[in-house]
Amino acid sequence: MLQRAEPQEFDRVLSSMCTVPHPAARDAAERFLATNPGDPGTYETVSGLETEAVDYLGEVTGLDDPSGYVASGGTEANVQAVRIARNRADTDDPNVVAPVHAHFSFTKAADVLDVELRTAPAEDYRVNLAAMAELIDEDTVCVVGVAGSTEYGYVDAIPTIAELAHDADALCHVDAAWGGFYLPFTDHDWHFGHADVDTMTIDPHKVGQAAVPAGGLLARDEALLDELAVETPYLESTSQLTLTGTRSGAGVASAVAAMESLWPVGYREQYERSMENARWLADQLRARGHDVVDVELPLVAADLSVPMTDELRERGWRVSKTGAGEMRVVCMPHVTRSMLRSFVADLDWY
Ligand code: 0PR
Repeated sequence: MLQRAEPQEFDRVLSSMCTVPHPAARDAAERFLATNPGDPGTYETVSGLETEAVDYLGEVTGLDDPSGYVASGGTEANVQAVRIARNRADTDDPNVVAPVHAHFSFTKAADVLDVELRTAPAEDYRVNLAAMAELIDEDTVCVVGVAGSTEYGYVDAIPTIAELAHDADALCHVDAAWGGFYLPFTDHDWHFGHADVDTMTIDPHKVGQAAVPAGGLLARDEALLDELAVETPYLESTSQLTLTGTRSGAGVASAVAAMESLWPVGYREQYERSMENARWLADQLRARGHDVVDVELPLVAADLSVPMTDELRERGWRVSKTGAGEMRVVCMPHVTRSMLRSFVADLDWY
């Protein structure tokens, strides 16, 4: 008999960008397990739910009349965004300019799409805009900004990045895969309503509290998605724009259920709780003499030594480290204050 994976296994998980799904999302996922939104002619109900999911994602990201779909995750959404930009552009030697802290899915995108990836350095955890501008040329098809970076939870200057992109006749893609369900409750300029963003990744299966797999790809203009369409001769629908063929209706239905239950009040409360937890943890670590990166979104990075992190692992804690070796705690919805209290108590044990 298989054991339930959670909540037990989430009890000490401070490293993951996945979380316990909302009960309504879990229930919806179970009900739609055997459906395939990749075949909308046959699975009409889940296909209708996908339209609802995209409408919700549009509300979250300030986009009227949104186009998009529920992807397998942030990786697929980022690959597809680069694919849109490449297919739309008129160059034989396309490049994408992204911050050095962009998620490694852009490396995959560059590889499978045969596009050059140029990475701009960061300054204080955000992309250096002057350096980014220097990398852009007439073959640049897409300029990427990250709204909630994987390692530090920082937000790049999206409006300026959008300007840089459009000055070069390139698309601006924002990766809000993790940050997208926290950012609506902050003062950051990050979405379609704040800047001339063309495409965005925002994942219900992360902070959105949907079941895995539920990523989100949004486009300001439906014509952009046409760049992805391939003909599907024997299906009732005539074309398909997703990267995967058969895909999970569970992800789609659970995304709708989670957003229906939580947008906006529940997500706001979660943001506030997670942010307070992150600030509390940062204060506790500082009080113990550690250097802590200023908290921008609910993610804490601090200079605890890596051997220390291994010892924590032996005590059951799951913490990860940044590329620079700092301990990294992601304050996801399942990360409660009492969990953090026992984590800090275990730190004091050393
Ligand atoms: N964009 C950003 C900003 C991300 O942080 C991630 C994932 C992605 C895109 C890719 O999303 P998918 O993994 O859904 O394709 N960031 C996490 C990471 O790499 C993913 C993760 C999730 C890792 C759960 C561990 C884990 O337990 O750290």
